[in-house]
Amino acid sequence: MEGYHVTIRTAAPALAGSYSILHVSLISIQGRIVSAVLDAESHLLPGSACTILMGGSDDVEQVALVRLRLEARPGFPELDWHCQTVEVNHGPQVQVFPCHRWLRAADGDVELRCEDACLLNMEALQVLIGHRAQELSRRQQHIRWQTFAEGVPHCVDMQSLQPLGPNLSYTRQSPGTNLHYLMGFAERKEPWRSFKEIECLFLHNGSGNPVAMYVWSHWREDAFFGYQCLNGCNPLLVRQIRSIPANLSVTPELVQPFLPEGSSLELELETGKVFLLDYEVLEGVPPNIINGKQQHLTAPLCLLHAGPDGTLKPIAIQLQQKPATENPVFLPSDPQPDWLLAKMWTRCADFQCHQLISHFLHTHLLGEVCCIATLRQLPEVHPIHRLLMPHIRSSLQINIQARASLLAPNGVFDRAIGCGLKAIPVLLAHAMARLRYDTLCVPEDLKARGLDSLPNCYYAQDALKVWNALNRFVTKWVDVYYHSNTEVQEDSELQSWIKEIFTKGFLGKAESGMPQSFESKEELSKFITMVIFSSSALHAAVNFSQLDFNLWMPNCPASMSRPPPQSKGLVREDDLMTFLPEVNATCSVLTTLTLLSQPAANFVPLCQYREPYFSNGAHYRLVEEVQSDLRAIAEEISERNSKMELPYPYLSPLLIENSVAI
Ligand SMILES: *[C@@H]1O[C@H](CO)[C@@H](O)[C@H](O)[C@H]1NC(C)=O
Ligand SMILES: *[C@@H]1O[C@H](CO)[C@@H](O)[C@H](O)[C@H]1NC(C)=O
Ligand SMILES: *[C@@H]1O[C@H](CO)[C@@H](O)[C@H](O)[C@H]1NC(C)=O
Ligand SMILES: *[C@@H]1O[C@H](CO)[C@@H](O)[C@H](O)[C@H]1NC(C)=O
Ligand SMILES: CC(=O)N[C@H]1CO[C@H](CO)[C@@H](O)[C@@H]1O
Ligand SMILES: [Fe+2]
Repeated sequence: MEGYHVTIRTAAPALAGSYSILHVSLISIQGRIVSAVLDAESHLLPGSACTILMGGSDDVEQVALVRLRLEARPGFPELDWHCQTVEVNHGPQVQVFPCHRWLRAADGDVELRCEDACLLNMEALQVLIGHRAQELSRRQQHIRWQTFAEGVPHCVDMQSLQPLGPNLSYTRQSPGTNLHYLMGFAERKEPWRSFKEIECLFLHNGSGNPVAMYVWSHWREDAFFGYQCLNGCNPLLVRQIRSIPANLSVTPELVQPFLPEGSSLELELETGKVFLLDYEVLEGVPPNIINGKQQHLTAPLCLLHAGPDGTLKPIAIQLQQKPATENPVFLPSDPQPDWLLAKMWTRCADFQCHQLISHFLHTHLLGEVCCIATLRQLPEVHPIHRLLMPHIRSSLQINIQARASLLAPNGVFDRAIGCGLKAIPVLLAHAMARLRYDTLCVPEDLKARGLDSLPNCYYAQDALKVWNALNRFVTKWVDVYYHSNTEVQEDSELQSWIKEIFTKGFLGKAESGMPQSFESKEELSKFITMVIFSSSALHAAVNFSQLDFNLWMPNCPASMSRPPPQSKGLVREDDLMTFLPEVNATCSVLTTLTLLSQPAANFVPLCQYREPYFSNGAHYRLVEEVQSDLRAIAEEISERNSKMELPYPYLSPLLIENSVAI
C-alpha cells in the first residue's frame, strides 16, 4: 500500500459539523511532514467519516502527530467543528488519534497524538517532547490567572463565557422549576407579620419536600439544632473541645443543669462529650445594607453536649466573641424566645459560613484553582490531567457565571444576604487565613473534630467511606504511571502544577500545610483524592442539602435586621419576626436556592466517565472497581436510611455529581 489512508471522523451530534476547509498534516516520528487539504463540500458533516490518501510510496514511517487546522470557507459562516478521531492507516498498522473536542479556525494548528497517557520522562521522541511544551505554552496564553480579591484564591481571567470556548463549556439540562409561589413578592419590602404568614408561603413551596417539612416541625428543638451541625447542610464546623475557649464566659456552674446528673463540665470535657461551634471567622465582617436598612452579623460561640444516647444539644450560646455584660451567655433555661433567638442568630452565622466558606471556597474556588493549574501545567497526555479533568472541568464556567450574577452588584448576595459585596472578600480572606490542608482531608478532619466518635454523624460515616473508595482508586491510578517516589519527584510537569496551586490557590502560605511539592506517590494520591472529593462529594453534601434545610427560612435566616440582644427577657415570641429578613428579601434568597437546586437531566454520577480513555485497558479495570465500591456504599447507605425518620442521602454515591456543575 502506498502512503497513508487518513480517515477523519466528525462527532455525531447535530451541531458538530462545519463548513470550513480542513488542513491536515502528518508528522512522522522522524519529523517528516506530509500535508493535504480537504475542501470538498461534504467532508465535515455530523457523524461522517471521510478518507483521503496522503503522501506517496516514500512515506513509510510511523506517524507521531496529526496536525489539523481549519480555514473559514469564503462566503460561509465560521462554525466550530467537533472532531471525534483521526485514523491513520499505514500498511498493516492503524493508528487512532483521539480528538473529542471542538476546533475552530482561530485556534490555528491543533496537534493530536495517539498514545495512552505518559509522563514527560517516558517520552522517547523529540517531536513529542516539543509538542507537550507547545501545548502548555498555548494554554498558558489562553487561560490566565486573575486576582479575585486580596487574600483569596486567584481565579480565571475571564469575565464572560465566550472566551472559554466550547471545550470548557457545558450545558446543564434541567426540567425547569416551579417558582410560581415565590414570585409576586418582589416589591413587598416589609417584615413578615407572623410565623403564620411565613408558613403560608412555606406550605405552598415546601410541602412537596419531606425534609423541609421535618425541619418546619422540629426547628425549635435543641436536639434538631445539634443534629444539623452534624448532618445538615454545613457539617464542616462543629468540633470536639477539651477545654472551654477563653472568650466564652461559661463557668462549670452555669451549664451544670444541662449535663447528666452526677457529672461535671470537667468530666464531660475529659470524656470528649463537649463540642463547639465557633464563628470567629465572622468577627469584623461588615454587614450588608438590605432594602435600605443596616443589617447585623455576629460571630457566635455555641457550646454543645453529646448526651449518653449520642444526641448533640446546645447548652450555651454567646453571640459575640468578646465577653461582656452586654454580651450575655444564653442558656436553654432562659425564657423561650431568648433561647430561640440566640439559636436563630447562630443559624444566621452558619448560613454565611455555609454558603461562602463550605460551599463557595471549599468546593467551587478550590476546583477552579485546580482546573486552571491543570490546564496550564499538565499536558492532556499527562495521566493526572486525564484523571482530574472530568471532575473539575465545569468549575470554570459555573464560577464565571456565579461571579457575573450571584456575586455581582444587584445579585442575590448584594440584595438579600447578610454578607453582601463588602463582606464577601473579607470573609473569604479570613477563611483562607485559617484554612489548613488537614481540614480538606476527610480522615484527618473527622479525627481532629472528634466526629469519628459520634454514632449518629452520618456525614462523617459516609464521607469517610467515599473518601476511602476514591483514595483506593487514585492510588491504583498513580501506581500505573509512577513506579517509585523518585519518578514523582522527577516529574517536572507535576511539580510545576502543585507549585502553581500552592502559590495561586493557597497564596504561598506555608502555615496552611498545603503541599508545595510532592515527594512520594502517597502524597500525590492523597492530594488528588482531596481534589476529587471536594469537587464531587463535598459539593453534594453542602449543595443538595441546602434547599431542604433552608426552605423553612427561620431555620436559616440569610440576614438579621435588628441588632443582637444585649440582655435577656426583652423579646417576646411575636418580636422574633422583626429580626428576620423582609418578605421580598426572603423570596429572593429562596428563589435563588430553588434555581440552584434544579436536578440536571444530564447528571453524571461520581466516577462515571464519558471520556474514552477511561474505558481502555488498565483504566477500565480500575474504573470498574471504584464503581463497584461506590455501588456497595450506596447500598449500605440506602439500607441504613430506610430505617431512619430523617434519612441522610446526600453522600450516596449515586447522588453525587462527578463535578461542581451548579
Ligand atoms: C479545544 O481544545 C483544543 C486542544 O486542547 C485547543 O487546541 C482548541 O483551541 C480548543 N478549542 C476551542 C474552541 O476552545
Ligand atoms: C424589595 O422591594 C423594594 C421595593 O418595594 C425594592 O426596592 C427592593 O429592591 C426589593 N428588595 C429585594 C431584595 O428584592
Ligand atoms: C476572642 O475574641 C477576639 C475578638 O473579640 C478574637 O480576636 C480572638 O481571636 C478570640 N479568641 C479566641 C481564642 O477565639
Ligand atoms: C445540587 O442540589 C440539587 C438538589 O438540591 C440537585 O438537584 C443538583 O443536582 C445538585 N447539584 C450538584 C452539582 O450536586
Ligand atoms: C422548592 C420547592 O419546594 N418548590 C415547590 C414549590 O411548590 C410547588 C407546588 O407545591 C412544588 O412543585 C415545588 O417543588
Ligand atoms: Fe454549587
